[in-house]
Amino acid sequence: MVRIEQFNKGSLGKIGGETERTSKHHRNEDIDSERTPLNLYFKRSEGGLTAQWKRTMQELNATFCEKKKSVAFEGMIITSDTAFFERLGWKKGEETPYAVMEFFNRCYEFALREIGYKGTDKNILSAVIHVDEKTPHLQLYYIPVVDTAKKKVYEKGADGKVLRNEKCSPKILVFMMLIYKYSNFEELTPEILCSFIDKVIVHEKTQVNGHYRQIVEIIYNFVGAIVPTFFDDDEDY
Ligand SMILES: [Mn+2]
Repeated sequence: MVRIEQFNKGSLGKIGGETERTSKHHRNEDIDSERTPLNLYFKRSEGGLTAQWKRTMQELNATFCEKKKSVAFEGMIITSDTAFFERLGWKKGEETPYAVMEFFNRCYEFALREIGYKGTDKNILSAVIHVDEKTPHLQLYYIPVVDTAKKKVYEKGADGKVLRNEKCSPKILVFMMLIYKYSNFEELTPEILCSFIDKVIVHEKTQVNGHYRQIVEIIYNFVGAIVPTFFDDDEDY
């Protein structure tokens, strides 16, 4: 389920305060501020939506027709019904399960393909998964720049070859979200650890020179096994 809405420049402040939950009072009565810390960001504006809009306009070298009713930005909401998310393991007020994050990664990829500037997130002002309302949804705001990719005319590089859209794999997105989520944790909880570790392989015990040896392999998510630097038999560790 996808919904697109258009807004004029005057709505930037109000919409920004609501989607990034920076305003003190929300008009939307569905928002449960106790669950707000569970929201997950693909992209957070720098200094609010108004400041981000100005910066992005400059960066994209975009022009804007300054009329009161001109469309300055658009909003997109992608969601499903509550039962769908519950089937994926979502429980109100609990950490968002991996399957739900994967679903939203696909949604974000879809959004970038549809409205992203040349398939990138350069024109995205803010993109967040709201899990503090009734049903989880991806809510994103962007500047609808008309680019060459949208017109199905592909830009060519210096060598005459068609330039491809940058692709972002869903795995990388999940990883980025985890990093974002845990970038300022104070304590390493089993839950944080688990989200970074795929599996642990415990090998059989062997006896070397009278000492027992047991290899434990830790396979991390996203990067696989990390081979530790070789350590000497005689050294204490
Ligand atoms: Mn919302």
